[in-house]
Amino acid sequence: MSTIEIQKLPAALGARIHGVVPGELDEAVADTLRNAFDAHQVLFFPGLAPAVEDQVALAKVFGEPEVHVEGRQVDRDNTVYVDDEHFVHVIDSNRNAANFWHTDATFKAEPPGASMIVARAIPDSGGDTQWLDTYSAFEALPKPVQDMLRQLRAIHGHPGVSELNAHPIVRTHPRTGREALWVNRGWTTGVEGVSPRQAPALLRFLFDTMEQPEFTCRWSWSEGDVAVWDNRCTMHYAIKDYGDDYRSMHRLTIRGEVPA
Ligand SMILES: O=C(O)CCC(=O)C(=O)O
Ligand SMILES: [Fe+2]
Repeated sequence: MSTIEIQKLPAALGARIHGVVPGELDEAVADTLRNAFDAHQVLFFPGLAPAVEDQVALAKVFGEPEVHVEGRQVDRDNTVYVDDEHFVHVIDSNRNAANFWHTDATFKAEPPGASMIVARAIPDSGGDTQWLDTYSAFEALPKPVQDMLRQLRAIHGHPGVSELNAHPIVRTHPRTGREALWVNRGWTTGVEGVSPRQAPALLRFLFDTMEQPEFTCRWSWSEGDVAVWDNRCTMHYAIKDYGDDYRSMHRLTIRGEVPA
């Protein structure tokens, strides 16, 4: 039986997990990990380097994997990484730069509940990722503003680029019952019932409230590190500070529900 060690990061969110053996996950370990996920929002597994099928097995601890729209399964060296169900796909610096604050695919009617990446190639320096605790961002607002926001829904998506869907600005986490401020600069483009003249100022106020270093944690990658994050109560930002160096992450998306 594995002994799991949970080490909180010295930051607003995030914890390091030691003691997980890929391919040896039992129900007790899974329960420990789910509780740690609820408490810390982002879990890091340093140097775990799971085989592709073990990445899928680890993801299943946190929910049901889904096939991501832009799935690609070939790395720079044309190595193919395919699990049987095509859940894992490659995002690399030749094609992606998620260097803006966002939560994954919030334009969908049922946005991903969680996402997981394994660092397969990292630049010589830089290429860290930051995550942000959107519970704390909500709690930082004055009570009357919180009450106002509970009555509003935001529009997510860019016309012509993605679907458009409206979601509550204050989202209640289905497991923890905690409220999170659930808009993000990457995808949130309007507010229902608020004119296009007024909505940008309201959203800017929310983004400015959220995007504070005090609410973040930052991970410097080593090859084989795994991170899994809860899209219901976090945002993230992949820092693009490594020039033309190559960086590759093997990513997997876990199904979510209609935000409420
Ligand atoms: O590459 C990273 O560090 C994260 C990229 C990202 O935004 C994602 O995988 O959703
Ligand atoms: Fe992302």
